[in-house]
Amino acid sequence: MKVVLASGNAGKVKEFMQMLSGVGMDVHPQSEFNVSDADETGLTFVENAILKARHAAEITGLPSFADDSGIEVDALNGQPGIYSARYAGIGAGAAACNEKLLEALKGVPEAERTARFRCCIVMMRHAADPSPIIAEGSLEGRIVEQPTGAEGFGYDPLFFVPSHNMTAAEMDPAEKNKISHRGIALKALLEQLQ
Ligand code: ITT
Repeated sequence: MKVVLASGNAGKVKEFMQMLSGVGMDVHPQSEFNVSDADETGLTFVENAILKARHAAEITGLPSFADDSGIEVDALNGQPGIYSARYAGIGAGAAACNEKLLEALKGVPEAERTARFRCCIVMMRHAADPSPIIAEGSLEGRIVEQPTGAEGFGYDPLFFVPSHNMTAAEMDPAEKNKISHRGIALKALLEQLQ
C-alpha cells in the first residue's frame, strides 16, 4: 500500500521510516509530493493530526497519515502540549524551545518536574474519509536541568526516562522507538490496519 507520511519534521520522519521498514507499507514523506505544512488550527492532538493527514490526502490523492505530538509538563499545567513545536515562537527551533522550558522550570524540584510525551497518529484512506483511524501513545518521564545526549530531536535531551535511567537523547534510536509515545501509537495503528 502506497501511503504518504504527512510530516515536515525530519526527526519524526526518520523515526517513522525506521519503524516502518519491513512492515510492507510503501511510505513516502510529504516532501516527495511538495505538500506544504498544514495549518494546525486544532485545539487537540487528534484535531491537528486529522488536519495534517487530510491536507496531504487532498493534495496527493493517496492514503495519508500524520502525527501530532508534544510534551505535557505537569508543573506548567500541561503546557506546552499541542504548542510544543511553537513554544518559543513559530520557526524558533528546538534549542530555543528547550531553553524556554528550562527557564520556566527554574527552581522547580526534581519530584515536581514530571512530564509526558504524547502522540496521536491519524490515518485517512482519502481526504473525505469519514472514519479516520486514530491511534495514541504516551511516555512518562521528567524534565532534567541540563540538556543531555545527542540522539533524537526536539525535547529529547531534556526528557529523562526513568525505566532506562537516561534521557531520550541518550537512548539508542531503536530503543527509543520500542518504548516511545510514537512507537506505541504506531503499533496501535498497525494493529487496527490489519
Ligand atoms: P509536523 O506537524 O510537520 O509533523 P511538527 O514538529 O510541527 O511537525 P507537531 O506540531 O506535532 O509537529 O509538534 C511536535 C513537537 O513536539 C515537536 O516539534 C517536538 O518539539 C515535540 N516532540 C514530539 N515528539 C517528540 C519526540 O519524540 N522527541 C522530542 N520532541 C518531541
